[in-house]
Amino acid sequence: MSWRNKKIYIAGSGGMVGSAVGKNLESKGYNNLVRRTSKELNLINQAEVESFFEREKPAIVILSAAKVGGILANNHQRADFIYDNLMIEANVIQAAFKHRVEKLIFLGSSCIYPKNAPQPIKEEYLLSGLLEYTNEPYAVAKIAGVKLCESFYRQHDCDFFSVMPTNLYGERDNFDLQSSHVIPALIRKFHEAKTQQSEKVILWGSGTPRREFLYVDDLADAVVFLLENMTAKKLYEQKISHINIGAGVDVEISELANIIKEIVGYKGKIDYDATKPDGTPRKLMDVSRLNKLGWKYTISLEDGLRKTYDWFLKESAGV
Ligand code: GFB
Repeated sequence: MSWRNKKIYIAGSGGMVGSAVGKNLESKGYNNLVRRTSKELNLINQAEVESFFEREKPAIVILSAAKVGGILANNHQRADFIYDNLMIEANVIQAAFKHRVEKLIFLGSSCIYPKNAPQPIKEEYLLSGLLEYTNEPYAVAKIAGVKLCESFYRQHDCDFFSVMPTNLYGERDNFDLQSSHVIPALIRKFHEAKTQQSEKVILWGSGTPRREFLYVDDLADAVVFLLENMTAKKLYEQKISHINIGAGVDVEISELANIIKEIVGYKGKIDYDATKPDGTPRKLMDVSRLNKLGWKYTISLEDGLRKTYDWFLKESAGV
């Protein structure tokens, strides 16, 4: 059977990342994808996951299902972020082992590196320092996922490994102001301020943290590239457990705000609410490993933001 006919289960296929991965696989000729909504398959429930794998027997798993959110959601729903993510990872990775999945890719996140890691952040810096408090529960769960993959490789020789995406954004993002990440929040805030002719928009924190962003279609392309070009053995032989996926450039939140303001066409002022957290001061990843393998991002921040704003406009118009 050719690689492209193998049955691939995309866990989290309804989310922003999973749907972009599915679209990218289909564009490259993969024709045997298995998708389940969270209503059809509750990944937190071990018995459901077990019987799904027993029935479907996928050859490949892309584990992009997760409970995710922005800085405030992570900080407030601490129990949900650690519990849901631990359960999803443990259930899926164990079932993948039991049902002899040939390859599994787990998606981590750049926020699982130490809060004050040297910049740019190399793969080797994982577990070298304390975590950022606002997302510590999420980070601990994601680190457990990375270590589950590594441990199944070391004990059972499974081709399971992790990728570490930077902050992602794009179509299908969550635009809810309480639980979203900064980009969808800012798009919505500026858009609503423009339509309601408000004098100012209030952003969180100080505006000084720096973040690296990657458009979700680029992330999906990198995941498929690594599916085709990376193995657990090649990775763990370099004494690392995962590979960074990012653009390798970052921007200050205040600069990001000005770019979004310009794209949306809002003319008012920007204020900052210092009672809201800043989070990690900076998290720029070193993506030289991925670049050396032959993959580089293609969608600039400006282009990605325009695409995302277009999508948001269509969605809010109900098109
Ligand atoms: O994207 P974000 O929520 O998450 O926030 P993190 C990034 C920065 O933007 C923070 C500031 O310094 C926020 O204070 N910011 C300014 C805003 N205005 C806003 C706003 O209206 N909404 C939001 N959400 N932020 C998350 C982690 O950290 O990143 C997660 O908590 C996850 O675990 C994710 O890994 C990628 O980059 O700070």
